[in-house]
Amino acid sequence: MSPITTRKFHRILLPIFGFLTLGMSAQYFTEKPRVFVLTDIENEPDDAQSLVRFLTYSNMWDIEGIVATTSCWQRDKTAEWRIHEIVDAYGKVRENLMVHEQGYPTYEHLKSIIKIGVPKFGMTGVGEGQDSEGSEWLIKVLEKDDDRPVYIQAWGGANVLAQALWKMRRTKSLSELNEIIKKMRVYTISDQDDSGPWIRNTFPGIFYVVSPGYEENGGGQYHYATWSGISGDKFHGRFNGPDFTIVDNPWLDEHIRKDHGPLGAEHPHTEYLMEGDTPSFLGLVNNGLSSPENPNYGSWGGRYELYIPQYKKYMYEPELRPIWTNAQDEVYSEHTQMTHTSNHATIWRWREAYQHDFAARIDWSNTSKYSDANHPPVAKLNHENELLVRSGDTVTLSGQASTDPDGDELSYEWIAYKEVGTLNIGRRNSIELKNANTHSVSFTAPTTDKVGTIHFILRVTDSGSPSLTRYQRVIVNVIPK
Ligand SMILES: [Ca+2]
Ligand SMILES: [Ca+2]
Repeated sequence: MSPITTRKFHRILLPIFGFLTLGMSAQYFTEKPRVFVLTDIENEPDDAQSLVRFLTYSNMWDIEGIVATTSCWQRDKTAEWRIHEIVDAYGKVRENLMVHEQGYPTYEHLKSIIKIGVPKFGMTGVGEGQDSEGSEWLIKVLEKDDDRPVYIQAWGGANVLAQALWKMRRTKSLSELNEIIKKMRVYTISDQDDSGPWIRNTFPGIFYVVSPGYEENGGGQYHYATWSGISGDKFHGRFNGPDFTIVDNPWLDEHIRKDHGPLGAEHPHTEYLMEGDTPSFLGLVNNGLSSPENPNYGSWGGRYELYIPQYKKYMYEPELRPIWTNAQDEVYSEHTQMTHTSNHATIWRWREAYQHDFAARIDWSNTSKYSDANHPPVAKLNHENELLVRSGDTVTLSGQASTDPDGDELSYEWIAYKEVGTLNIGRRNSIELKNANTHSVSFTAPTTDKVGTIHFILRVTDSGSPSLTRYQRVIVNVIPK
């Protein structure tokens, strides 16, 4: 049978099921997200690596600030000079990038928003007399007459953000402050100083994504943090989930750093792990998978659920309110031919796609000829992103309308993202997708006695080099028969 559209069911069922908010989730990126970065760049090479990747996606966002900060690894200095160096390399390749996709910010704009944070560690840099160029700039950005959320990422310590909040609490009315807090979306890479926990517990209304805790004296917290799935998880001996080779130095040398132009050449050799800070912005890549307002939906940047995590010895202080934090996915790995369950898997399950995507964008930066590089396919559904069906219905999902700007051949995969929806489709109730590797699949809607959702991901991959992947998410609402 043909796909059932929400519109049709709206008409029939909305009077009965008026509480369903159908059709809301289709447009995840109706406008460019506003982005603000805090980076302890130069504490080790990985922030510089992340900044290279970040700039290749800069056409997807309105980047409003890049601030050099401290962290537990770099306590009394900042390294804005390195941000300038990498943005200078971007300036040399921007015209090339524009051949391949529109919307890249000008060199001059990016140079104008590089700012300096306080050269002090954590909360010693928060309070009277601790304003910095970076914290003052962040306040200006948050005060702008612009209702879009501001995605603030801490790749190191968060004390520039803490200082901005500390000051606004003194200078603004409570209602003004609350309006600003409503716009904030914070993602920090663990707690690289003591200011993150202070922010969370002092301003409980802030939308905050983090694997809480610090790493000190080899204490090992980073091993538990979700972000380490970007390039980690090679520590489990034969139980390795992901393929490490595509995040290791030889691969990066070949596809990013060597003979790939001035921007790729700024991607330094990895010391520990590749790009530990990158998960803070991968969820903002507009690839059809991400839904930045719903960290529990999962994206290249991982999946996070909203709850109060238990206190652990590697946390600065107990968490007092729900935060978006570690969640597990069960993922079958082609690499090990085994199933792995972990929070890291919520990132590494997409590893090949995000690595290939980065490599293609570095290719763009190195050629002014469109046909010299690959471009991602356009994943397109033959129906809406949200459907309403009854238990027992045969449901057909189709991505047949997908195309590729290079005329590449496309391959398809449909995945039931079982950790995300509200219906239990785990091992006992598993959904059998017929022909999961074709553009159109069908399944029988499971039996349920209450309304629930199933998330399906269409993965469309092209035959170009490197192969590139885009997605569509379909949320199927199942109602009892
Ligand atoms: Ca960092
Ligand atoms: Ca292509």
